[in-house]
Amino acid sequence: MADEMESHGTSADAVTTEFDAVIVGAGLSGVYMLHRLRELGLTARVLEAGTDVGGTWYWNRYPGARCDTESMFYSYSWPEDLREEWTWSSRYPEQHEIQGYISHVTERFDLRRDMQFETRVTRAAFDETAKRWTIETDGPDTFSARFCIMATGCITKPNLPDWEGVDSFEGETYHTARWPKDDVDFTGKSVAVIGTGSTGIQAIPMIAARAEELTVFQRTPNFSIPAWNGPLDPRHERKIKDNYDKYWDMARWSSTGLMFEIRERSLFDDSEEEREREFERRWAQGGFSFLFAYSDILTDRKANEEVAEFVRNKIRSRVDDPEVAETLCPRSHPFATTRLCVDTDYYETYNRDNVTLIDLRETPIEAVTPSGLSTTDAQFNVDAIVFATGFDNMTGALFSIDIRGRSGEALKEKWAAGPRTYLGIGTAGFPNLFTITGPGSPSVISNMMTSIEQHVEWVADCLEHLTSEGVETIEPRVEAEDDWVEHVNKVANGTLFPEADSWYTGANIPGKARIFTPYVGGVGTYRKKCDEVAAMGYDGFVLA
Ligand code: NA7
Repeated sequence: MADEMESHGTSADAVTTEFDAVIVGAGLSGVYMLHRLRELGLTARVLEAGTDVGGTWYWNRYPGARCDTESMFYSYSWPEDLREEWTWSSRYPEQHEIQGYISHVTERFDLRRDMQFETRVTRAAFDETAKRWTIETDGPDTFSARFCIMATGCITKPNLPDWEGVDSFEGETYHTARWPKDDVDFTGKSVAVIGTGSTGIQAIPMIAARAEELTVFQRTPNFSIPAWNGPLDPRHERKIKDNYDKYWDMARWSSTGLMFEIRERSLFDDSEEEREREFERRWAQGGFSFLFAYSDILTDRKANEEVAEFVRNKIRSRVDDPEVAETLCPRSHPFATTRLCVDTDYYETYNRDNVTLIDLRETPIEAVTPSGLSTTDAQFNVDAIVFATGFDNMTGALFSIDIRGRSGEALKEKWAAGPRTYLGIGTAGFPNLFTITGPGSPSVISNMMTSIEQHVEWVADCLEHLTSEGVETIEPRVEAEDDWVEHVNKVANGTLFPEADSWYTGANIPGKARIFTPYVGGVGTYRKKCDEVAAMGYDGFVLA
């Protein structure tokens, strides 16, 4: 099966290396994918633009960067001794700790020798005759592989507003997803933060604690639930570790990929007092569990509005100035239809004397100037600007690579009106191309860890099947893909999600096609469908 060889191209330095598979990205998906392919005896090379493993957790090292999924649910479920030997320090894992974990797994399974860093993939083209992918990079190396596996992540390509004068600013600028490796010291400085998504909400309290002055520029307020972070309770850790398989099984077949108590109960089955009690109970637990108090929060407008008002009242109680509190209260979208945030002291930060909130809906930014930012109302002179302006999510990383399928068709053109996939795993016309947690799969709407494992395992099983059966190529049938895209939309339209101008729909990127991208039908339902497809000989795919 092994298919690793080197052939020298025309340029003196150019080397084409052949593998069974090339995996793009060394985040949680790429690391596990490589491990599984090794187990199958396939040769593989991971290509990564960064200098180390980590993916999202390599790039997003801004102050306060932390996963808002709890540590015990944000670890690989394999193998048993790995779970035992690793201990997280807190309830929610911090960026450097997650990167340390991914690095530990990489060393533990000796994966680094099949990884190539500081290598950005620029082009991937399917060669119809050879039935192989040619993968080009920004360096001298070119790769040839039977399978091309995009483990490029969902929130990868940073979004920078194209305001007039953005390059004219003479102070320091940072995008949270490209934060320097060395500490950035804002002591004594005046700082502007633009953006109040999950990232801004984590970074703002940390920056406020160090900067002389902080001005936050908010376009859309978000709903946020307190994290109540703290050291990981050893009894909780022991309980999960002792029952790990049971909990993981629950997560795999749940709707969210998390191990939460999700009540299959309508909000209106409870009296007002019972509802209030349940909201307070979940609020005191902290984190995403709040969202699962009732099963109709994301489908019933009235139920949603009641929860939204409960959270707005909490914001009002956390912020001293009533006017500032109202500016922080989300009203333009239903509760949790943009990514629900989880915070530590976010709202309380606006009670500090050195923090000012600017509402960009009232006074939009007009330009970046050499000394700061100017809105329609005022000029703000600052020493540093922090862009917490998010990402071109889901498709951004894929479109950054010139991906060409049969007859040179560009993925970017095929997906111009929105991504078209079968199960979020493959797309017609691009044989042997796999997307881990791709558009049309639960991905960002689920615990990424659960979804990553499911995709990696499904793809590994598929490659094993193709290899043992002597099948050269696999790709979705157009009809199966059309049906899946329609199903993904239909399920989303049964919820309140499409009502928000969220990055789930691409609305955060000017000119991007608006389509609700993740599959909200549930992790367990999705897993069942994927398993059935495989059991039926990869139903909906063409195997040639
Ligand atoms: P998000 O959630 O996309 O947040 C980006 C923020 O930046 C959001 O408040 C945006 O306002 C704001 N933004 C973006 N562009 C602009 C412009 N042009 N002007 C003003 N404000 C702007 O990204 P995050 O990095 O916070 O989180 C990404 C994911 O990481 C998160 O959901 C988790 O999955 C982890 P908007 O809401 O678009 O009005």
